[in-house]
Amino acid sequence: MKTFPKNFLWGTATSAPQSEGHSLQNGKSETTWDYWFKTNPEKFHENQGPENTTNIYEMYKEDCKKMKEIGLNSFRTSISWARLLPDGKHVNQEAVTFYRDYFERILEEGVQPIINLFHFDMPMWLMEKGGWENRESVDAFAFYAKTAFELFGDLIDSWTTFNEPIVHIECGYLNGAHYPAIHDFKKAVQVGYHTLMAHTYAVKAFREVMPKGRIGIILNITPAYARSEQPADQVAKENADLLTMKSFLDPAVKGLIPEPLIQLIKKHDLAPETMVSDKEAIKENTVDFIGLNYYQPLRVQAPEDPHFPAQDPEDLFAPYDWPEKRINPYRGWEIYPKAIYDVAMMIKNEYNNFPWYVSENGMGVANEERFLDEQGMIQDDYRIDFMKEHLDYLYQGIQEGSNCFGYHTWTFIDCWSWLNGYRNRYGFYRLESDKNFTRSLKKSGLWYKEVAQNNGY
Ligand code: BGP
Repeated sequence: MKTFPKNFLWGTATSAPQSEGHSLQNGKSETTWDYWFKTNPEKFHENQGPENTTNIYEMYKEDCKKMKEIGLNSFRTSISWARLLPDGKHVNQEAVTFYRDYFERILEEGVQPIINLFHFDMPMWLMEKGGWENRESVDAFAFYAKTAFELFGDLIDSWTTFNEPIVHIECGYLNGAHYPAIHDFKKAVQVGYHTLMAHTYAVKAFREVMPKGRIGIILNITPAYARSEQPADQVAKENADLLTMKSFLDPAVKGLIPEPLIQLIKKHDLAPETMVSDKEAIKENTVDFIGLNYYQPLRVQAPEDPHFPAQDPEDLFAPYDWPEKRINPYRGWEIYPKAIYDVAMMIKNEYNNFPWYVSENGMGVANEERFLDEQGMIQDDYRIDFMKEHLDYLYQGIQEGSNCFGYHTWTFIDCWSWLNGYRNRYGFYRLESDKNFTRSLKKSGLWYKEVAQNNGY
């Protein structure tokens, strides 16, 4: 039996834009996702947009009971900025009523909520002013954060500022998967910098409003593994870690932007506009914990013929097709559970054993109906095996002293996922959108309940 530490969090994660629905109703204003879907629906898998989610807005009362049914003792979701502050300034009272009741019911079930502020859902009014490219976004976000802490801080004591900040930077400004879908490395760095400052000033607001609470940030961790020990491949690994991981991890935990990252960015003429007071603000506003989302590693090699100055991250670290790669055949992502152990050791050894939790881990599967049994239950043994393998490595890391306090899976109920719609299913509950949003338990949900109740397996 592998028993996890006392009070270990067994939970799941989701986000407001992927679960609430009512995307243009009840006072919520447009986000970039609503706008993009309205103007380019063909980009979205099977034309499914942000209105088309799990409908938690209407169904949260029964969903909170379901959290208890599968033994969760914690749950992460986010607040929608555009719902809470539709014009960025004035509070939407309907949103306050909804979130308060939602959070109270989660708590009534004995489940600890962790509430995140931004999960890729930029309000359109701010995007029209340049979004994260514009320094105004830093103050706008800090105001939103402060408002949320004031309105819900009596209920919620664990908060996070951003989910996977690297993703809105990379997808919005480099690879075209998120609006505004442009390709501009220099802008991507500026957007990243403003995001970091928005995070920093949100933490500052938190300390003022909620001196007793705990705040963190959630990062997608794709640990880089180099093709070889050759110096050029090792430089590629170093570049990948600096850009995709340390760019947020070091400021959040250590209170500084790593010097090699500053030098790399300068060398390639990518330096963002900054303010003199920023450095001190970063130093003073470190977090209490971090969440790390882990799905797959990054295999890298030295780029063959890179542009100078770099026009793309691939000029600094190129993808490497590792021949031994094991693939999730239903989603195409690499499966490499040992990375969880490596991450656990890295946080222990390089970040002074900082408190952290696995804030997302899970297995996406397309056409999951093919695994339905005669009783109508999805027999997702592949998901159970996937989670067990990752938990084995997490357990090993904890045994060796890593300060990990929880494990959250992606996700609770199958949810809408950006351009991918419902293609990849991750939930413990299957969503049947065509049958009044019926949620039916999968085999993995039953398994997770046992794990959570036994605090191990
Ligand atoms: C994470 C995001 C989630 C979710 C998940 C699954 O990176 O935080 O929002 O989308 O990935 O991704 P997908 O549905 O594309 O397989």
